[in-house]
Order: sequence, then C-alpha cells, then structure tokens
Amino acid sequence: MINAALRLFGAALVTGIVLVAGAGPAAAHNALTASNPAKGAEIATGPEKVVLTFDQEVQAGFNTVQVIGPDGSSHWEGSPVTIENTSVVTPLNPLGPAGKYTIKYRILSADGHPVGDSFSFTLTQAGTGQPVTPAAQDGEAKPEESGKSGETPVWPWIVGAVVLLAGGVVLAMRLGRTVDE
Ligand SMILES: [Cu+2]
Repeated sequence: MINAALRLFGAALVTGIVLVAGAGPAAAHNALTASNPAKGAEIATGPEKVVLTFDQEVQAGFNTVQVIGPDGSSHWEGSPVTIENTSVVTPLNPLGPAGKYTIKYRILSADGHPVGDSFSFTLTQAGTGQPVTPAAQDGEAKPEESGKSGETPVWPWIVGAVVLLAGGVVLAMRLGRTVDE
C-alpha cells in the first residue's frame, strides 16, 4: 500500500519536473500572411476596411491597428478592431492625399504575446477623406498592461518544483521510517 502510494507520488513528481522542463519558449508567434491593402500595393481608392491575416489565431484583447497618412502623423483608421478567424479587421476611413500610407499593427499572438510591425501601401489618386482623431481601440485604454510584453517568468515554476521535491523527500523519509518499524 505504502509502496504503491510512493510510486504514485514519484510518478507525479517526475511528471511535474518534465512539465517544468518543457515550459520553454512557446510556439512561434503569429506571422502576417496576407493583407488588404497588400504590402507595397498601389491603389487608387482605399478599401472600406483594413484586413490583416495571420498564420494562426489572434487572441481578443490588446489589438491595435493604425493607418498613418503621407504626412507621417495623420490617422485614417476607424474602430473597433475586430477578429474574424485569423484576421484582424479595422474600418478604414476614406483616404485623402495621394502618397504613402503606413499600416501599423500590434496584435496578441495565439500564445498571448504581442507582436507588432508596420508596412506601407501607396494611394495613387487623392481622395476626399479627412484625417480622424484616433479613437480608443481595443486595448488602448490599458497601456500599462499591454506594456507587459515579457515572457512568463520561470522562477515560480522552479520554486514550486523545489517545494514539491522537498515535500516528496520528507514524505518518503516518513513513510520509509514507518515501513522500517
Ligand atoms: Cu510567445
């Protein structure tokens, strides 16, 4: 009975250690696979929405998409940012001056870590649109939280494993003494 319990405990301990050891960097982060407008595209009119498609699921939360005008500071994106399968969709207001527009995004990878990048497209014909005051998008209201982009610390796992190990040793010693008596 006691031996069986010990064996079971040992198995649980080994499983725990294996899990801790395996808790390294998670799967690769989301990569942009397609977009509309496409990277480097030359278009005469802007689409009604910007669609960013990734290779895997995007988590709801702190996802932001900005469209910056040729002057480098005007905003043309709308809100809200929504998720459709592996795509992040953002309304786009009618564009204005012809020139290079930059799409900047920051999205939550499937593993919960944020990734961001930017790319440009060119508007070949001036539109009638006016820049907008950037609206608070999904997650922009919590800059402190979205700033925590680091990896999950490993030390709580190590402390947990050590405590578990110490507990196992104490238990084994006690059980061993009981058996000896
Ligand atoms: Cu990650």
